[in-house]
Amino acid sequence: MRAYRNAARVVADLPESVESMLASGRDLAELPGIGRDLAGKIAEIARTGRLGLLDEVAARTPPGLTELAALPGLGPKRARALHDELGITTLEGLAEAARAGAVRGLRGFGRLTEERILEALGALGRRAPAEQRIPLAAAERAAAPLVEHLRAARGLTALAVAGSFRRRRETVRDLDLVAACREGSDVIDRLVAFPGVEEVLARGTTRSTVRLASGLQVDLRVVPEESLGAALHYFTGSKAHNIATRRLAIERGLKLNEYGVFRDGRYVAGRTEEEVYRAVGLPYIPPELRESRGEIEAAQAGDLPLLVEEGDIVGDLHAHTTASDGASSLREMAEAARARGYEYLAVTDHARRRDAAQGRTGWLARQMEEIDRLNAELDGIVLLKSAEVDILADGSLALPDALLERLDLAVCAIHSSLALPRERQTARVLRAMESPYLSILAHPTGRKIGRRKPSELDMERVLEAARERGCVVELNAQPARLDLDDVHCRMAKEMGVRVAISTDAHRAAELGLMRFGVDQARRGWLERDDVVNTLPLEELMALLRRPAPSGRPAR
Ligand code: DGT
Ligand code: CA
Ligand code: CA
Repeated sequence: MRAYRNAARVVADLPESVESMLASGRDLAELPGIGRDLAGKIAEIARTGRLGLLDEVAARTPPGLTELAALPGLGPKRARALHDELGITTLEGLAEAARAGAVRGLRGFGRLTEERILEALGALGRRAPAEQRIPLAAAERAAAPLVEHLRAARGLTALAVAGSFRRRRETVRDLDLVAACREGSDVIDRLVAFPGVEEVLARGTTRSTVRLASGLQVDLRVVPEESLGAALHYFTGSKAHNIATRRLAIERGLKLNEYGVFRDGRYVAGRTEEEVYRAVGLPYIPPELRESRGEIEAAQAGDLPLLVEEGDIVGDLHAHTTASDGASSLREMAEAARARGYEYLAVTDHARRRDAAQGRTGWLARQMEEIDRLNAELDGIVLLKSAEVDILADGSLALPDALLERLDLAVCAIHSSLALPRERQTARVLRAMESPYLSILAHPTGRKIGRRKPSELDMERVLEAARERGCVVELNAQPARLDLDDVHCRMAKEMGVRVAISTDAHRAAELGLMRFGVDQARRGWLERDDVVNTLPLEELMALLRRPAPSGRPAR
C-alpha cells in the first residue's frame, strides 16, 4: 500500500510525462522507490489506460466495500473483516449489524468502534428502510418457492424459517432462514441465485441477506449441525424471550448464544431446541408463546398451556355459499368440509339489514330446506342452519326472532357504523348479546390488517357480558382479519369466555384458512377446551343453548 502511494508521488513529481519517458526508451525502474513490478504496472497504465490487476480485484470486491472502507474509522482492512466475518457489503447492512451489536464482537473492533460507526452512518443521513410489515399468509406465499429452491442445496441437513414467521405473528417484516449444513455447502450460492432475488445486500460465508423482487428481505444464516437448535432458538426470538432465556443460562453459569450453550467455553448443548431449553432448566416452549408474556414463568412452574392444534378442530362455524357472497354452492361447501374430516359445518350466509326490513328472507327458508335434504343425503357431515346476522346500529339483529328461532345457531356481526364512538359501539354490542339467539359474536372488532383499524370497543366489558350470557366469541381465521387477535384471545380465556375459530370461507378452498386461526389462537395461549369447534356436535349444541328469556320455552 505504502509503496504504491510513494510511487504515485514520484510519478506526479516527474519533470516529464511517463509516456514521453517510455517513448524515449527510459527504464521506469530507475526512478527512486519504483521496482521492476511497479514499473511494469505503470507502463501498462500508460499504454492501455487500465490496470489488469485493479480490474481483477474490483471484480472480486463487492461494490459497497469501497463505500465501507471510506467510512471514518474503518479503512480497507476493517471493511474486509466486516465483509468476511459478517457478510456486510452495504452501509445499510453495516448499520443493521452495528445496531444489533454484532460488530463489537469482531477481532479489532470494540464497543467504541461500533458507536463510531453508528455515528458516522447517522451523519451520512442513512437510515434503515421504513418498517413495512406484510401479512403472514403473503410471507408464506413468498417463502414457499424459496425454501423449495434452497432444499436442493448441497450438504444441507436442515432448513427452517425462524423469526416472527415461526412465531406465527400476523405480520412479518422479513424472513429469517436458518440452515444447518455440512462443510462445503452451496446454500448461500443457491440463495443468491434464486430467480426471485432482486438485490444481494450482504454475502458472506455464514450469512447472506437478499431482497426479493417483492421487496421482502431474506436473511439466511448457516450454522453447523451441532448449533442448529441454538440458532433456531436465537433467530426465532422474540428478542425479549431470548434475553430472558439467556438470563437463565447466566444464572446457571452457562453462556447461551446462536452457536450453542457453553460452560467455561466448552460446548454442552445446542443441536436441538429441546436441548437448549433443557440446559437452562426449562421444558420446550412452542414458538407461538415466545413473546415474553409470562411463558418462562409458566414453563418453570410446569404450567405451560397445551396449545390447541389444527387436528383438534372438528368443524367450522362460519362459511358462505352462493346464497350470499360465496363462490361455492352449499353442496360444494359440505363436501369440502367432509373432505377435511369435519363433523359439522355451519352455513352462515348474510342476513342483511335491508333483507329483513323488506321481508326478503325467503332465501333463508329455502336454504334450510336444502340443508335438510343434504343432511339426509350426505354421510359423515352435518350442515348446521345458521346465518351471519347483521347487528344493526341500535344493537338489534337483522332477522326477526321467529326466524332466528329456527336456526341451529346465529353468528352475529357488525358490518356498518364501524366508526361509532367507544361508548356507543360497546353499548350496541352489549345490547345485541342480550338476544338469546346470538350464539357467536363474529369478528368482534371489524379490523382489516393494514387497511382498517379495529372499531372502538371496550373488549373487557364485551367479554364480561359474553361470559355472563354464555356467548361465544369468534376468532376469524381470514389472514386479513385474525379478529380476535392474540391478546384478546388470552383475555377471553382468562375471563372464561369460549372462542370459535372460524374461517368465514367464501369458497370451498378457504376452509383451509383454519390453520391461520389456530396459529393466532396458540399465540393467545388457547387450549383445546377453550375452543368450541373442537367439541363433538352434541356437546357443541348443548353449549350454544342459551337461557331462554322468561315466558319462552328453551330451544
Ligand atoms: P420482525 O422481523 O419484525 O417481524 O420480527 P423478528 O422477531 O423476526 O425480528 P428480527 O427479524 O429482527 O430478528 C429475528 C430474531 O433474531 C429475533 O426474533 C430475535 C433475534 N434477534 C435479533 N436481534 C437480536 C438482539 O439484538 N438480541 C437478541 N437476543 N436477539 C436478537
Ligand atoms: Ca424477522
Ligand atoms: Ca431478520
